[in-house]
Amino acid sequence: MAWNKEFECMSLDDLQRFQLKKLNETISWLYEKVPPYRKKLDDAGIKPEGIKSLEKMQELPFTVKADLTGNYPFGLCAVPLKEVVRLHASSGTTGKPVTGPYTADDLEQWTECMARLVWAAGVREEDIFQNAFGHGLFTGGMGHHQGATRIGCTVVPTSSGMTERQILLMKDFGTTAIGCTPSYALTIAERAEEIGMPVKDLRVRVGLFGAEPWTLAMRSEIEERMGIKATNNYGLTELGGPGVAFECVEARDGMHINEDHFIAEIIDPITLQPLPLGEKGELVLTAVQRRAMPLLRFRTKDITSLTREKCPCGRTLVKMGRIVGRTDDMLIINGVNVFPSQIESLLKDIPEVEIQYLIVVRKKKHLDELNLKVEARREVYEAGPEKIAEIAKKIDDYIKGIMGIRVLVELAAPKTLKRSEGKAVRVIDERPK
Ligand code: DLL
Repeated sequence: MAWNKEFECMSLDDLQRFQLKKLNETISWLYEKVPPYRKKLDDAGIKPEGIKSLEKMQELPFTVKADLTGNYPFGLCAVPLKEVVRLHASSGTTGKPVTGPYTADDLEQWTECMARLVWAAGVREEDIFQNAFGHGLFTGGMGHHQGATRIGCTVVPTSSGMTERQILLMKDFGTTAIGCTPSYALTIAERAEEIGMPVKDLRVRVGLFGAEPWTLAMRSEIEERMGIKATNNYGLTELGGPGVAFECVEARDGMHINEDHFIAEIIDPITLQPLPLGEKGELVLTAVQRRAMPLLRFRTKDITSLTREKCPCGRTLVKMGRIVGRTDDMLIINGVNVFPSQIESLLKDIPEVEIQYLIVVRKKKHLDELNLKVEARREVYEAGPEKIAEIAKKIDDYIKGIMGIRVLVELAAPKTLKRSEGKAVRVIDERPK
């Protein structure tokens, strides 16, 4: 059963009528309140009253990250700061941060979207939800906090880090649901095994994971080690944080998009033309109900596809697939396109290693060199250098056979790669830019 049946189970006709109305309100709002958008809309020949049908979406201008960083911090804000009740921001590891302002009404809508997400993962009033997403400027912690609080379950706001304490609280409080990044889930699972308190033996039954790419291989690893069902959820600071899309625990095969709040399109990142349902491309999102900083056709750089099929959970909301990569994290290795996620899924087929890895790309003379550091399981490492060399070769051959690239594999000693407490860093590209 959905949290908000009216919108989550709406017929397509009703939904599209609603989307068009909200979209046009947003266009008028931006035209009136945000000078850079007025210019964009004028340049595209769009009138303040908006468009006649959703098919005309393609005539609307795109928004890209540079529009946000170029107008940092408040240039795209559509309301005076006295109406802004919360400011989040992205970490800004690759330059200036991105601002995420909310009006009181935006916060309310975010809570609604997050309540849908937490509910869809199967969390109910009687659950104890340990929220190990980072609390702070990052939207993960506060977003899940608000949604879980709205559901009425018992929220334990541990934030991320202090892993041993997480595990002790999990045991003492009888945590039944956990939220964090998937890489941190693995860190917790591993530490819990080390201190003789495997998560499997505790009461946790469901995980709400997101904020970074993860493969199906990683999902089964987490599910096996924690003895839980793992759900995926997606969002981004630019569109208000998590709550854009979420998996239902019934199907766990794609994330329902909160379409009454976000219009989703898939485009070819080169031609910028829309792609049909089922085809992979760049996800483009338009926020139609936000007021502090709604964005039109934001190019997320995330690569996925959309499907609109009957879902066993009863929701009619379109689903987006797992993010297979970002247009900006695709590595080109001697002409071959490589997504880190492809390597991650292949590692699951090698029982001698953990899914703990680091990719380092270097330039050697004119050639690109992909170094893969991956952690050996203890018994393999202790078997000595011959065994280690044999497994490294096995991984290289396996990747070469499937992806067509040579990889320099280094088997690292157990527990030597840095463990993630938030978003894992999996790639270091040392090639000169
Ligand atoms: O990561 C918001 C979030 C918090 C989502 C908690 C889910 C759970 P940012 O820090 O702005 O916001 O990063 C957004 O992270 O464009 C994707 O590339 C990536 N990302 C987010 N969720 C997923 C996911 C939050 N489920 C960027 N799968 C996005 C893959 C994801 N990548």
